[in-house]
Amino acid sequence: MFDQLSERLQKVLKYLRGEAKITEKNMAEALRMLRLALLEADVNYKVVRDFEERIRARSLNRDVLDSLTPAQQVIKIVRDELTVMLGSKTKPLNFAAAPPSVFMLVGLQGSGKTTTCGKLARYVQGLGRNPLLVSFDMKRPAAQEQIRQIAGQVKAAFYEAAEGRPASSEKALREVVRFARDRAYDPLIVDTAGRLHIDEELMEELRMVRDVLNPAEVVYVGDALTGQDAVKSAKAFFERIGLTSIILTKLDGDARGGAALSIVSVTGLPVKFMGVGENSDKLEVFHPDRMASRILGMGDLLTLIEKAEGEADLKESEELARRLRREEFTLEDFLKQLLQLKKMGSLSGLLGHLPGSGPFKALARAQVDDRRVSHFEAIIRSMTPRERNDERIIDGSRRKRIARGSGRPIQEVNQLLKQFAEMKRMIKKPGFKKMMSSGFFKSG
Ligand SMILES: Nc1nc2c(ncn2[C@@H]2O[C@H](COP(=O)(O)OP(=O)(O)OP(=O)(O)O)[C@@H](O)[C@H]2O)c(=O)[nH]1
Ligand SMILES: [Mg+2]
Repeated sequence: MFDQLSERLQKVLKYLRGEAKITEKNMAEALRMLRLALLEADVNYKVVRDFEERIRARSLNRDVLDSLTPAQQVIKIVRDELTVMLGSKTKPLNFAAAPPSVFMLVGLQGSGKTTTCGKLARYVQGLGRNPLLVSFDMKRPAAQEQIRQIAGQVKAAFYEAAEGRPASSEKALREVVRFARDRAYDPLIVDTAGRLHIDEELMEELRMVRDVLNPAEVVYVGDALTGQDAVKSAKAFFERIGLTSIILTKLDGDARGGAALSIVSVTGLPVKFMGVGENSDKLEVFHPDRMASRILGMGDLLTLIEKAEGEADLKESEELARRLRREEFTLEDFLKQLLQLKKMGSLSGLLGHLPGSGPFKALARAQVDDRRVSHFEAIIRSMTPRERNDERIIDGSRRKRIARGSGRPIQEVNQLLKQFAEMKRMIKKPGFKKMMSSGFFKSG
């Protein structure tokens, strides 16, 4: 997903990390790279222009320029603004106060409405709800059969639109709602017909359905592969029938990202889910912040950095960064790092999210799993302060004592010391030092 965009944006971050100071000149270069990357990904040019302006204004600010880690600050600003572009906060589905909540899905032909109905049914089943599917696509003979099959796949109830009369007559619509209410189905998920182009007849029909059903969600289903066309038609649907949210589909394909990065700013509507495959389980909640980090290749690293950046932690990590730079890294520091990682959640999960640069990967390989961390902790805690500060004094008999004290086999004590030595060696490597001086590893 967004591979090319992601690659290019990561180049911008890399460029910034290489700069010790932020100046108008290197900022202009970074912004130029950002602009080109976004335009190439087919992001709406006005959206790009606003994005660039906000980043420029926030970056060339005294607080940033005078900070200890200006490049790091700018990277955070880029990440923040990208999150804003994607909609800031995760927005859950709206449900009506009085059931059934109606979710009505609209969009152009082939955008993935019917498929998404099935995915949504499955999603709300996961919330403990009992959805009912109905299709008001009466024009295409196969449409009813398609949604029946999809309902069958996810074992959701399907409302058979009566034959011989238009299912979208007002009376028929009210009947469906009554049916759902009487049998306690909630939500009622409504599939509608698509058209190749927006035409007045379709809009008329959809407006009528919307007026009668008063949906909790009118969802525009947009094919991300169509880029700005998806954005344009979202706008048209929004202006003519009103929408509450967006689901983007086919983000598993080679969508360049333009639709996802433009549609929120252009329509002012939240993207709530994304389709990432044809099967009913291929629907993901859309998290603007995680998406931004993902596009920037940061995994959840920045979130972790923020978590770690409580005031107290910050001082400590700055101190640690200094010690790392001076190569005074001790077992005591190692223990502190381990504890901090533990505090931030699963270590195995964390290491999987670190960006793919060499030293991080080596770090990921150097450690194994959370249980192992607890064992390491026990071992280090069984050492005397002197031992922790200078591991070279830990001879055979000390190792035996430490093993006994921690209840771990002596081989594990040896292993820990070996890994620690490896880590120190790694820290001395140029790549790692460069990263340290950019402030990137500050508290991660
Ligand atoms: N790869 C991928 N394919 C998808 C996704 N969502 C839908 N599709 C495929 O897109 C095609 C069209 O999907 P439909 O659900 O029939 O689209 P529709 O909007 O209901 O189409 P009409 O009813 O003709 O307007 C199907 O082949 C789906 O399998 C997705 O997230 N990823
Ligand atoms: Mg359909």
